[in-house]
Amino acid sequence: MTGRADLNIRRLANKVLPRPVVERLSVVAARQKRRAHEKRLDEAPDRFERAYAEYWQTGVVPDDAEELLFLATWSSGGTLPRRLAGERGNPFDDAGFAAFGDDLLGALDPSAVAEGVDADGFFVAPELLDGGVVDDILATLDAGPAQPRGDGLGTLPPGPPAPTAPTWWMDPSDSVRSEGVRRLLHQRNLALAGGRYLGVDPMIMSVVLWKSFPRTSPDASSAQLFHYDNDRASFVKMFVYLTDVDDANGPHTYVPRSHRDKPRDLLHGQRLADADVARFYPPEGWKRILGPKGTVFFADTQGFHKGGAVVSGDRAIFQINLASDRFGVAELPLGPAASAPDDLTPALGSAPRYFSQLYPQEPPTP
Ligand SMILES: O=C(O)CCC(=O)C(=O)O
Repeated sequence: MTGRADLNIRRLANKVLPRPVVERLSVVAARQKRRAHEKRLDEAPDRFERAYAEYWQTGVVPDDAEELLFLATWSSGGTLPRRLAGERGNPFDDAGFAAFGDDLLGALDPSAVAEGVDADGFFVAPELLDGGVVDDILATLDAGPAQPRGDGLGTLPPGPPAPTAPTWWMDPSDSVRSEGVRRLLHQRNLALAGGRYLGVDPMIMSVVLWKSFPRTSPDASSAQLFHYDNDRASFVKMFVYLTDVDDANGPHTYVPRSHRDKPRDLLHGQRLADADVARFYPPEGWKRILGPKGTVFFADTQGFHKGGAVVSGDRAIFQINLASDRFGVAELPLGPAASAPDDLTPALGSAPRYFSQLYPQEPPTP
């Protein structure tokens, strides 16, 4: 069944069936999916290695890249894709980003980011992002349209974020209407932090902007239960809080040092209960990232993490994900390079690969 048909059936089921029945059906479906995946784990490393090698020759991402990456990650305890990314990736050279700006993240130390994330899986920057930039990004999100998301949510039209859904996600093509977002996309210290941490030439994988509202329980589809990401072979995310974040409005929680070898029992790809994670990583060690608006932090979200459920108030957050390459989850491009906003054109001209997921090149660059 195609993803879209699957989604339509789930939407219909959400509308016509009682909530407990929908929940029971999704547990059964998840169990079946997991069993089907388990049968393919033994062959996963070879299949991934072949497909990934071919990608590096052609620049073409196969349709099953996301699944190949996921199974190879699971079967290798989280180690194989990252290792191959290091071996296959283009060497990183600071000089490739010399034309980028320093106006927003000039105080950020890219080596401190790389060392911090390498050691713990996350790093909180000592400086806040400029308040005007934070307000500009938040105003863009608040104006909408954003897409509602939530467990068992019926059909709600896109619009400005509101408490009617647990979370609202802005399409990247709308997020780049914010001048602050566009300026962040070509900050030199961001690119250098990504390159030094990944150890290979980085590229922007995605730009994500969303707002969360109170619910009585954590929302699984809004990433409020523990999980690990598997979007690319190797990647690191920069997050910026756009609102003050305390214990009540959904702090990001990260399990320190879970970004390397991981217990295979936790890698089946479905959301994890706190108790599952606690079997391997004691809760006293989990890091809750609190901070005023403008707080910038980095995380390798191949480690276990979750957004906190919002109890009161709301939380808005922005994220840029830097990755080793494009092999993995399909991300919609923003358009051809010629359609890029004028203020991105010089950066795009000087570092086309960095922008090639957003503004693809022809022929495709690996
Ligand atoms: O909302 C959060 O803090 C969690 C975000 C998340 O899971 C992710 O970006 O991968």
